[in-house]
Amino acid sequence: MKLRVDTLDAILRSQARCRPDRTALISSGRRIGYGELDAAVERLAGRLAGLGLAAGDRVVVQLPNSIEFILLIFALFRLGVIPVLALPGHRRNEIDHLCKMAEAVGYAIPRGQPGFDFLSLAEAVRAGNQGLRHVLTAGHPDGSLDDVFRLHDGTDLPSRRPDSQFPVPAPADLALLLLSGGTTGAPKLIPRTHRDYVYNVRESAALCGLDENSRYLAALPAAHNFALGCPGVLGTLAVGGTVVLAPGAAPDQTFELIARERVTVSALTPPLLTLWLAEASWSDADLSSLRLLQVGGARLGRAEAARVGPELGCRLQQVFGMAEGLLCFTRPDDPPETVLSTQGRPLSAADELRVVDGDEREVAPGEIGELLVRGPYTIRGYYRAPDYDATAFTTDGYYRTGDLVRRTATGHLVVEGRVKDVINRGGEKVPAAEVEDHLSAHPQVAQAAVVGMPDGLLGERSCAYVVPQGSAPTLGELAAFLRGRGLAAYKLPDRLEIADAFPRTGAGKVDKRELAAGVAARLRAEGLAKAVRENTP
Ligand code: OOB
Repeated sequence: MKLRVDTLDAILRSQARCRPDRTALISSGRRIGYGELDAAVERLAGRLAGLGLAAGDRVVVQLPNSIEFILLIFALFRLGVIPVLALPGHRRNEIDHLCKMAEAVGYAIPRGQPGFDFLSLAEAVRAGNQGLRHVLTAGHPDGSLDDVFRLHDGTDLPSRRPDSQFPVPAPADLALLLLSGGTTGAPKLIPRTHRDYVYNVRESAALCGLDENSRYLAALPAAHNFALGCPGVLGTLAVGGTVVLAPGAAPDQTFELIARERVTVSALTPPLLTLWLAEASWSDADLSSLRLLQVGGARLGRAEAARVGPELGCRLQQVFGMAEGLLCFTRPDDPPETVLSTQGRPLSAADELRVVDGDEREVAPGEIGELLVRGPYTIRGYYRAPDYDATAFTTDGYYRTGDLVRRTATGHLVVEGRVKDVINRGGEKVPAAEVEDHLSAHPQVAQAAVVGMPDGLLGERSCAYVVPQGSAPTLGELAAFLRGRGLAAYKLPDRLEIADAFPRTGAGKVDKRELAAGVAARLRAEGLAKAVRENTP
C-alpha cells in the first residue's frame, strides 16, 4: 500500500516505517521510538473503535504535554475522529461551550493531576451534554503504553473490535478543531483540514530548517497551534526529529531538560522569554545546544528581542500567527534589524495579504491598517458559525484578522495594535465580550466593560470597568463569582474600576478607547506616586 503523506496520521506512519528505532518522544525521562509509538497508536485506535468512536465524531482533548496527548491525537487522526483541542487552563465554562459547539461524544482528561479535579469538571460537563458518552482519563504509563487510557470509572477500554477498519481520510477532510482566541463573543472553533494543516506543519518545519537531528522542546501547551504545528510537535515528527515534552514553560521546568536532552529548538511567548532571560543571567544550566528560539503570540519588545542572541546563545525568530491560519516568520537570512523589529513575513508565497482602512480600501505602503488574509492554510469559515462568518470574512473570502499592521518595504509585518475586542494577556487571548457577559450576571453589576491595560511582564492585563447596581462589588468578589461560573483563571480581570456611567462614542457604543486610556493614566499616576514614596526619606 502506498502511504499518503498528505494526512496527519501519515506523518507518523511514514516515519515509523523509515526509522522505527529513532526516538520520537521524550517525556518524564521516558523515550518512545517511532515504531513503538506507531504500534501503540494503532492499538489505542482499535480500542477507541471498540468503544464506538467512528470517523467524523468529535472528542474534546484536554491533556497536558505528555505522551498520552500525542498518542491520543494520532489515534483519533487514524480513526478519522476529530480532536477538539482545549487548553490546560480551560474550565467548565469553556469545556461546556466546546462540547456543545462540537457536539462532542468524548472528553479526555488527565488522571490524578495535582491541583485540579478534572473528574469533577467532567461530571459537571456531562450533566449538561447528553451526547457526551465517554470520559477518557489519561494516566502515567509505568511500563506498557497500552493501559494509558481508562474510562472515568477506572475501567479499561474495550479491546479492539475484530471488524474495525480505519478509513483513510481524504486530504480535504476535517482533521482537527482548534480554538480561536480572537473573536467577539463566545470562542469559535477553527476547522483545519488534513491538507492545510500538513502544509502548515511541513512548510514551517522547512522554513525553520528542522531535520532528523532536531530536538524540539514543547514548552508551550502542545494543544495550541504554535507548539503543535508551527512547526512544533507535528513539524518535528514530520521530519523524523525528537520531541521533548516539558510539563510547563517556566525555566525550572525547562532548563534542565534542555541541558539533559540537548534541545535544539523551542517556542515561547514574550513573558516566558522574559523569565528565561532572567534565569539565564545567573543559572549555570547548559543551554549551548539551543540553536533557534521562536517567540510569538504577542508583541515582543525590541529590547528583549536584542537580548536573545547574546544571553541565550541562540538565534531568535519572531512568529506572528493565528489558529485561523496565516503564519509569519522572520527568516534565518533576514538582516538582524529585521529580526529584532518585525514580526516576520508570510510562510507561503501563496498567502494573499491586504492591509486596509475602515472602508476596506488598501492603505498606502507603510501605513497602518487592518490585516486581511486569504491563503492555502487559512480558513474560509469557522466551524458551524455562518452568521459570524458573514462579518469575520470579506465577500471574497479574506479573513479579517482584527490586527492592525504595517508592511515594510521588504514585505515584513509589524503588528501595531488591533481592532478586535480581545485582550492579549501575554499570548493568552481574553475575549472581552465573554467576560463582560459573565460580569453582567452579577447582582451588583449594572454594566461591565473589559479593556486592556499596559503591563511590564505580560504586555497587557485586563481591567474590568463596572457601573454598579447598589453597593459596588470588589475585585475579589467578582473574581470568585466568575470562577464559580467556571471561567478559566486567565480570563479573570486583573483590576477593577468603578464608574458612574460609561463614556460613549458618537455612535452610542461604550467608548472602550477612552476607558483604556483612563486606566493607563491611573497606572502611570500610581507608578509615579510609588516612585516618589520610595525615594522620599
Ligand atoms: C497565536 O495564535 P492565536 O490564535 O492564539 O492568536 C492569534 C492572535 C493574532 O491575531 C494576534 O492578535 C496575536 O495573536 N499575535 C501576535 C503575535 N502573534 C500572535 N501579536 C503580536 N505579535 C505577535 N508575534 O498566537 C499564534 C499561532 C501560531 C504561531 C504563533 C502564535
